[in-house]
Amino acid sequence: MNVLLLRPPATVENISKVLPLGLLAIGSALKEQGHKVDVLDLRMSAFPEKDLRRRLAEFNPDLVGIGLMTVESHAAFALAQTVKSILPKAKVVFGGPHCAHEPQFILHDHNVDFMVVGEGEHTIQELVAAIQSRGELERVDGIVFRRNGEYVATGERKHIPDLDALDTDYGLLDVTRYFTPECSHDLLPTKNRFISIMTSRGCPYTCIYCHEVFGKTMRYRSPQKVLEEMRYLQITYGVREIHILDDIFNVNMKRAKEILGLVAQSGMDVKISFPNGLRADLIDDELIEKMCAAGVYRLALGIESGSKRVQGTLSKRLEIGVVPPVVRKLSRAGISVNGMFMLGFPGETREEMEETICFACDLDLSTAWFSLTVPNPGTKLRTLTVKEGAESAQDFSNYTTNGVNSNASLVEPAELVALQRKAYRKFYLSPRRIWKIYNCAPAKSLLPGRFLLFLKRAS
Ligand code: B12
Ligand code: SF4
Repeated sequence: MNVLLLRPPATVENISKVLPLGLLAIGSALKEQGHKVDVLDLRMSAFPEKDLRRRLAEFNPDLVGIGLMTVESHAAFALAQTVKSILPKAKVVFGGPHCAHEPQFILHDHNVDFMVVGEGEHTIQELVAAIQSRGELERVDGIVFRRNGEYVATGERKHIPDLDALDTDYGLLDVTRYFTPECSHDLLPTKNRFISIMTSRGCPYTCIYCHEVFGKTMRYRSPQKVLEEMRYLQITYGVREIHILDDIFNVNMKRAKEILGLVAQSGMDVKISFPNGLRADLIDDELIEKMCAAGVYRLALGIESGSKRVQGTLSKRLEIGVVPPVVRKLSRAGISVNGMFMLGFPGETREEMEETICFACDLDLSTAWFSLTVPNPGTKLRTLTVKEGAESAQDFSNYTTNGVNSNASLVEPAELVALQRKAYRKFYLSPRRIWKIYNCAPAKSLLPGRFLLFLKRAS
């Protein structure tokens, strides 16, 4: 079968175009089964509509898979419509984080034939085989489809136990196109050739704003396999920097130390960062030592709120008292720290948001993100937000990363945005911070460009 895999075009100009690991995973699984696979990341395209039409005509896919986050759902539905208008017989399959829950948000659109729930490698292999052989779709676990106007949800898909059995075929995309600052998960640009990898799947915590694509049980790639992949990427693509995107790389400190130890011993000339965040309460002196020896130069910490009351409502189980000393130690060890905060939780007051801003500014961080709370489907936050009566929570079509998508906090949307801007101004417009950023930035000449991006966010 010919399978075309798509990422919707970027609708938000300042969002990073991180290498689409989900499409690579799905493409690799299908290629392994002998299918012809093509991956088209329309975020990288200057003329997405034209490029899509050309690729559809040239490749004539039997199935088009679209990977999406909730904020991309509007763009993804538009793609599905284009695909069906050109190739009405092609099956359109939606997958990715937005599809981990609640099929009514996907399958109401008749241009979408199937939704793959959560982890997709085995599901897509079986789904394609069933479509090809006209087999029974009900036997394919982990999908939802329409039949006679009803949604049919098949059995729950078991998570893949052995992640070492999954191979990523990086040749499905020209990965060298992603070695530019706008494709980095991180705010601080680097001149090194970098690539994102994941070394584990799952997260045992239950933060209300987060949803699990990969479940609550941790699954790990073996430290040796992780090292092998890093070596492969270094040799094949000249990669000098690895961005590890695990949900929490340090959830198992022993394993984290083992991987870092192996990297240090290998003598590989790589830098490492953790832009997706580590838990501050799972960092000890030995881990910091191993990080430094392995070339870790930057990491993010998911902190979210500086208010004890709000922290208590997040089910994050983070005692925020541990944060300041950890940030200080990391910073003293020469590791640059990005703090990730959120504003606008249900019931959150202006004073509590101010508390978060002050907490962030007092930390020895080099950078900080202040996101506005997004109640994505499948999260407890969404249930809460709907309960709190935020009407826009029913519709994702206008979801953006920089606006108020649905507000259940105790401040008006305009004030929420003003508080976010204030946070950026207060945090960054200090000589101490500017000096810190300058000091830790791996590519100082690229800083002015990033500064412009910051100004956009703060103004
Ligand atoms: C890298 C990343 C980013 C990057 C880039 C995203 C990208 N590549 O496009 C950046 C920094 C830009 C980012 C931003 C945001 N992100 Co983000 N991000 C991630 C992160 C850490 C890793 C993604 C990844 O590569 N995973 C590894 C691959 C292998 O997993 P995967 O993509 O999910 O793919 C699997 C399945 O989903 C499925 N699948 C995926 N695609 C397809 C396609 C088909 C056809 C099929 C059948 C199956 C399928 O099969 C794959 C293999 O099992 C995830 C966390 C996570 N654990 O995944 C969050 C995550 C995707 N982000 C999330 C969120 C909320 C955001 C933001 C909205 C945050 C904010 N408030 O600003 C923004 C939105 C930005 C935007 N408009 O693009 C949520 C998404 C929730 C949702 N319902 O959409 C996640 C899941 C984090 C979380 N746990 O809540 N993010
Ligand atoms: S925010 Fe991080 S720690 Fe919390 S549930 Fe999500 S992945 Fe786990």
